[in-house]
Amino acid sequence: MLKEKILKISSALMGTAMLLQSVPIHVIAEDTAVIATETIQSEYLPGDVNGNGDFSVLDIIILQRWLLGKGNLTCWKNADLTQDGIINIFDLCLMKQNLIRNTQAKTDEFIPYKTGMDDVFVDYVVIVTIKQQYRYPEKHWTMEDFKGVENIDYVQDATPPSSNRQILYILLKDCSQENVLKMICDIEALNREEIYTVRPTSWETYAVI
Ligand SMILES: [Ca+2]
Ligand SMILES: [Ca+2]
Repeated sequence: MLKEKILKISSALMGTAMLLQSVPIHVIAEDTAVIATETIQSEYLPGDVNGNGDFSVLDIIILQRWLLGKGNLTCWKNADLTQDGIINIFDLCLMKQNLIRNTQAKTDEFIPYKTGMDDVFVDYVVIVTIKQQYRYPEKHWTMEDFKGVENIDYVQDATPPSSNRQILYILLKDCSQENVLKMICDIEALNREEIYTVRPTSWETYAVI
């Protein structure tokens, strides 16, 4: 049974239409930007507009066609990535960005650290890098995320603006090489799926070992 769902009343139409005129896409029907048809509402999965449980390039094609006034959206809620109750070109742009990010992110797997006292490293900090697929939406990491790991002084997000991955500095209360190696083992033992690497930093170059 088709049930029409009005996402925004027509008072919002004018503003949206004006917004749409400023973006470089050929033709976008004004009414399709604000009205969607709801048939099935599956679990919320951003980008999965055809509701098959997977976000892929097919969903982007479907949304693109729909914005041009062709076809239907099975799960309009999954299309509203900006979560403003309107489905338009901005959602499509976000979907494209997310797809590219997901494609790159699929290569990220946990890399264990080969511990050794021969390495010369800074003995007051442990560097944790997060897999690309967990960078968005950015999470605020705290000591709570490392529950059970002893000797943490504090957790600091040190991600440079250009980085693909979130980078955390974990500072030790009681500093020594042994304690750094112990902390690396303890963090690895947490088996957190978001973690890409746990490493110390070189004493000479300050680069992550
Ligand atoms: Ca899909
Ligand atoms: Ca939206």
